[in-house]
Amino acid sequence: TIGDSSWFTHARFGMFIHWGLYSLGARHEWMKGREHMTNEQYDKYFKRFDPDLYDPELWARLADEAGMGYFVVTTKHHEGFCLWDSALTDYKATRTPAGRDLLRPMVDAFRGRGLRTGLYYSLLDWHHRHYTVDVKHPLRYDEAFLADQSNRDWQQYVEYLHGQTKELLSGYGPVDMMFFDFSIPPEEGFAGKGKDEWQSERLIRTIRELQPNILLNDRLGVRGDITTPEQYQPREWIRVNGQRVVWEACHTFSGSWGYYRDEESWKSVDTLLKMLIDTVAKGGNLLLNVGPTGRGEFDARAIDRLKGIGAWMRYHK
Ligand code: FUL
Repeated sequence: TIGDSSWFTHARFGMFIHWGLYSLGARHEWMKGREHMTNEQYDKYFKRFDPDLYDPELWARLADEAGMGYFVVTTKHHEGFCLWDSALTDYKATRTPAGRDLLRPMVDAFRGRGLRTGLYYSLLDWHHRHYTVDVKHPLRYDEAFLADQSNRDWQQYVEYLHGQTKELLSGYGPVDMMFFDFSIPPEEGFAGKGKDEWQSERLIRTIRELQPNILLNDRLGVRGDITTPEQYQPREWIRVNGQRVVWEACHTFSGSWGYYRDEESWKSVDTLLKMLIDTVAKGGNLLLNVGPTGRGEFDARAIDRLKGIGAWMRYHK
């Protein structure tokens, strides 16, 4: 570990926030990929993104009262849409009916309550002009898209990814953790994308220069400071090369990360508390996800779980 992780291991419990255009579709953050949608088909969400009920102060209060010590928000998920006012693209909240940077007030609200800031950034990008096909891409079966590969310049995408990381790490005050997502090992299919493709080592040098105390997750094709198992409970303290590592279990309330209106598989407060206790007992953190709606609200079921956890945390934190 390069970054000092003591704040992180003491915090133990954080809020993951998956919020983007897919929130309007209300059926999973991968919907563009799963339904093999083109940019044109997906554009209706961009044109209508208008979170009129967005109240970051309320989000921060709900996290704080649930006993959480940090949050991690999707500044850009695989769909490529940016919540902040990036100078490097027009595919951002500022150009939707929302008309403003949605990240800044969120960071201010959570920080204002003393929570640490984590930024999630998707390495995959299903919108960028120069992002090339891979086994996860929505248009991997689309003849026209595949025929257009030679007009895509990968290095331009890499510069975009590095440039946006710099924006996030120089424009929003101290960022405590960065969560990149994710590398595609070549054995999982054609056109793997790993540390060489993302130019991860160069990226990490830049990151450490801009934010020397930052913690990095493990999905850049290199180990990173934090190991991030997803949607399962490890049987014991996670080890890498025989050594116990800093780790964080990432979980959803109901299965999807993005808002999914009709999903019925919500975990109970009791189950979630057992997961938190189990995680902490094994030396890990729990990063519990909320998928706000396209209008900017937490689902009533999420509020119910957060309040239930908070009622327990009040006496046991
Ligand atoms: C995964 C992503 O593909 C999911 O959509 C989600 O963001 C999860 C935390 O990481 O790799």
